[in-house]
Amino acid sequence: MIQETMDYIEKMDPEVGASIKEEFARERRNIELIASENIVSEAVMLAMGTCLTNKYAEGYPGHRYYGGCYAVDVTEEIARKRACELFGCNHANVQPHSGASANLAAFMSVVNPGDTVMGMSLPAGGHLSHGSPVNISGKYFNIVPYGLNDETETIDYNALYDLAQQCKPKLIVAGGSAYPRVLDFKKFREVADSVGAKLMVDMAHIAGLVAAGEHPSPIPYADIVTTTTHKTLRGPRGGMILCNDDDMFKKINSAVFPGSQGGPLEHIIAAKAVCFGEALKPEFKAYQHQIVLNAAALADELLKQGFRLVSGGTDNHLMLVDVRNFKITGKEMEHRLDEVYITVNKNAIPNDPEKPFVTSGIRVGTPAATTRGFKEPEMVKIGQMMGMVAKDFDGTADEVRKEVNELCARFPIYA
Ligand code: DSN
Repeated sequence: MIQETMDYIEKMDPEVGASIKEEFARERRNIELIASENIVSEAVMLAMGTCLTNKYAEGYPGHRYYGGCYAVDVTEEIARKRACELFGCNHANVQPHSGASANLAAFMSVVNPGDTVMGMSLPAGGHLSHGSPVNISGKYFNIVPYGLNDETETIDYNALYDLAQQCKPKLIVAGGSAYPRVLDFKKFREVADSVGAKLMVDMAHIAGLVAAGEHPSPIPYADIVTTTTHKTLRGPRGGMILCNDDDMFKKINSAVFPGSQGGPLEHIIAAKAVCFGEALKPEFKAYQHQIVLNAAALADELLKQGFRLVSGGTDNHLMLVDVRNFKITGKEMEHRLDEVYITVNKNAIPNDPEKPFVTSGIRVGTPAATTRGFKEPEMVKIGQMMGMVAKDFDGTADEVRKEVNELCARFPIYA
């Protein structure tokens, strides 16, 4: 079905069709280790390419500003109900186009421009939309960033408490894009309560783990929870906001539409619904468990190969690998791995002396590789190959490329 769809696009538009097929070939050939990416099911992918893209549906199910919404109302209601069932919460807004859109709407629901907000800094593993000066969140709010303990390279909850006492934030944001350890939402709640702040959790990276019980849920502690739907959750590229409180839900709904978005992408919402349906199945729990086992196996092997891991290891789906022991930069390591068909992203490590476009580290995650069917033995092999290209790229690249080809052939995607 996917092949036929691409063939059809190529027939109608050879240029675009060829570029899509090139990406398809890349995804089949490469081992994907970007921690925020995944490989969706055919049903999720096909739901995005449906007639729902034709429909304007500003508003919410039952309260739309356009006629003819009875069918998309059903789709969106299924997505909302399944999201609530999956995460054990009362309300879900499934319209945010992305995680950054969800975060902006979440900010708009709980703080006003100029209010003080504490978020994890980008260099410590936070996200742009948690208050980076180059993002709207950093421009419109008074951001007081928190970092990591220099020794443990983990969140120091006592320091977080002290900082909150000093700056008295209206909002504390928990969550990040490169944090390999468990987030203690109870402690975040205690700090927030100590200064009367709201707590927002961005669980984008760990949403799949949370749904499957592989990471504690933020729902009992947070006033507002945001996520993307395409990372560990393995759905379409998009965002979502969850909460329990009825008044908060009203604020979130108006912050999304009309506050910051127009028409919802109902074809993407359909794919979100399909993804949530998949995530409610028992196989999804097993998949998430394997993601964590695979990350632990890869982390162990990387340590054996001589890499340093930020915080010493991982509790979740990702690890931050300091590559300086091999006298190379994160940029160089990303390039070397690209050359042997393993995809990662360079990533700053805490207190990184290199510029953000160079870095001393790479971020590595197992969600996509686990979808492919890899288990611990394959992860050990991948760790060994990463060691080989770090130590002697010229001498090992051909051998590693061959090994990657064999692995990907044994575990094909969309076969
Ligand atoms: N850009 C995403 C990531 O790679 O983690 C976060 O939104």
